[in-house]
Amino acid sequence: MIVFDKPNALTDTPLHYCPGCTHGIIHRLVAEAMDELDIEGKTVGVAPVGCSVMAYDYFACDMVEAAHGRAPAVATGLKRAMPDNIIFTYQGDGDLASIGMAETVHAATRNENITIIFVNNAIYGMTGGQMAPTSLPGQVTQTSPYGRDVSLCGLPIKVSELLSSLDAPYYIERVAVNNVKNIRNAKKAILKAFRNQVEGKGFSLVEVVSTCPTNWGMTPKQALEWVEEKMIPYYPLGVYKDQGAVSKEEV
Ligand SMILES: Cc1ncc(C[n+]2csc(CCOP(=O)(O)OP(=O)(O)O)c2C)c(N)n1
Ligand code: SF4
Repeated sequence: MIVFDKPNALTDTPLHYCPGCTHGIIHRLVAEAMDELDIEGKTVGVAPVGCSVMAYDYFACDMVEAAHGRAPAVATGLKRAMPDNIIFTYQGDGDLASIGMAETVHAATRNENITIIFVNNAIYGMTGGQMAPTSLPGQVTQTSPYGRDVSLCGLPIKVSELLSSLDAPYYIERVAVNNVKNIRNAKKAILKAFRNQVEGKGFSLVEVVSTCPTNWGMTPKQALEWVEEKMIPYYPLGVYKDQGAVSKEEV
């Protein structure tokens, strides 16, 4: 009897991610959401430039590769040309919050009916561990060998907080995948972000706090602990915007 299987919306291609990298968990949650909503046949994903550049090999739906940071613009074009299709982007923090910040903010303020999966691992993984807009104060990276100096580099950008200050976007939530409880919450948020699009609600972004043990210079276990002890306190989990939530006054 099979009790645990691969979601249909993942291909059989083995993932190339490093041991302990949580990109793979997030891929699985996205694929489960596609399976549960039965939308794989009409979904088009937009792959970023970053460690998940080959997401087009892993998701069984149609995929498009965007230039670095441009995924929300590509997704906007796809959604407007094919409004009946489900369009999502899968982007790292370098891709989304650095080179792609403008596309992200403008897609949010247009409340484009797209789904964004934003993987925040506080570093540029693919290119060897440079400082990202989300690297923590004092974090040692290849380009901040003495730790991120906020007097020179500024403070990290809290993307969920920043986007939720806009009036337009429909749904923004930050989750993590460092333990079973958080993975289950992440699953719910990702499912909701896709369901919102199916229901025509508008811009839905899930920020997933993720690991990069390779460039953090940690074992997989240490990386999960670092998420709990350092990242989550700086990037609190929770719903930052949900225009579908029933307010206390309405109850
Ligand atoms: C226009 C352009 N500038 C820079 C790069 C180099 N580059 C490739 S991936 C990347 C950062 C990726 O980091 P992130 O988005 O955080 O994803 P991760 O690899 O950590 O998953 C950079 C700077 C590029 N490919 N194109
Ligand atoms: S370099 Fe980091 S983000 Fe990239 S696959 Fe390895 S652990 Fe994951």
